[in-house]
Amino acid sequence: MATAEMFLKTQRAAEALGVSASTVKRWVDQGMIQAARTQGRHRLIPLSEARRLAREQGLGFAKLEALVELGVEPVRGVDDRVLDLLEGHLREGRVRKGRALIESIYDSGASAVDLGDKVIRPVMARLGHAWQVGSIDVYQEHESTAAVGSALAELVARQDSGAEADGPLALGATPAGDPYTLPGLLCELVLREAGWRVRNLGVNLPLGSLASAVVEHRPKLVFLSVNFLVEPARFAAEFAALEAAVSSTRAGLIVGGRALDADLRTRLVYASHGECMAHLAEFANRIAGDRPAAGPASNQAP
Ligand code: B12
Repeated sequence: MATAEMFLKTQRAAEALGVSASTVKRWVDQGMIQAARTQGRHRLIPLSEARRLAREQGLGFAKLEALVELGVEPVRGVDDRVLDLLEGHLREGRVRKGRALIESIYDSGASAVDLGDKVIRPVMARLGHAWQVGSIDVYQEHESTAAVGSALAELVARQDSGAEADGPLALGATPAGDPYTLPGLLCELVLREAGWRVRNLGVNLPLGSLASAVVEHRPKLVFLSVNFLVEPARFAAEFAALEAAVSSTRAGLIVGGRALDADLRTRLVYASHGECMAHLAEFANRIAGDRPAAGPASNQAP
């Protein structure tokens, strides 16, 4: 995967990993971490190395801001305290802190899958519940969603910065009438992290237009996140046409999202369905090694 590498200074890497700076220095000097050096010979830890080590050593992802604010020892993995902290930032309008916390969770080793399934999904569910029972106003829900969206966009942009056009292409959107932005951004982040080139065509896209994009650009994977539907019957019909277009290019099609309940799924032509970002990552991984998408011209479009 050709993305620009990010580097952490020793102290930042230490905080992220929940160990002391001297431990990080020792790991570098023993060759356990491949580090670069500044002109002044200070160690620079590649983010990918910090992540690898976090996984290998079972360090989980300590949360920089959580540690600072809670004054506690490093937390291992995502736990309720971190979710509480993020929820608090968001519902109280501490937008900058909320964004910084999301970025720091990711920087300190969480995968995009975990960020989506174990952090953003539950925190947004809490906020949705708070709105439902009237303990927050709708403006707080909107502000929170915007904050999370901009943090995700920032993480996506980072993955994008050095990407060459060498990974397989994935293309995706949410359907007409669906305003939900976070799931699509998460799909994009998950796929970019896995080395895909991604064109996220955004929210509220008619499926016919998505089908045209598929035929024109020949992605290897197509993702569709379905979170709100005005007319499920119409969606089912349009989905059949999309599926035909995707099949004609021999790309893999995966759908997910809260609006795809069991009843609607039985009314859709067959396509892979995933419940969460972990399923998307697994699907992408499986098809990454498969045959390439069909060559140019096709007259089998919908
Ligand atoms: C933010 C939000 C909104 C925002 C969205 C803005 C935006 N820019 O995105 C706005 C204000 C538009 C909105 C509107 C509404 N909302 Co709303 N909203 C939410 C909220 C708080 C968060 C949604 C979110 O982004 N979650 C984060 C994502 C990442 O999590 P997720 O959706 O669970 O996604 C996971 C999976 O579905 C899966 N997945 C998703 N896509 C894909 C794709 C693939 C390929 C795969 C494999 C997997 C996958 O992976 C994700 C990560 O694990 C939820 C609460 C909640 N529980 O989530 C309510 C919620 C969904 N909304 C709700 C409601 C009722 C509404 C409205 C009807 C309110 C109204 N009366 O107007 C409208 C309807 C939409 C419309 N047309 O206006 C209810 C739905 C209840 C129900 N049973 O259907 C919820 C659950 C709140 C609640 N507790 O009552 N909403």
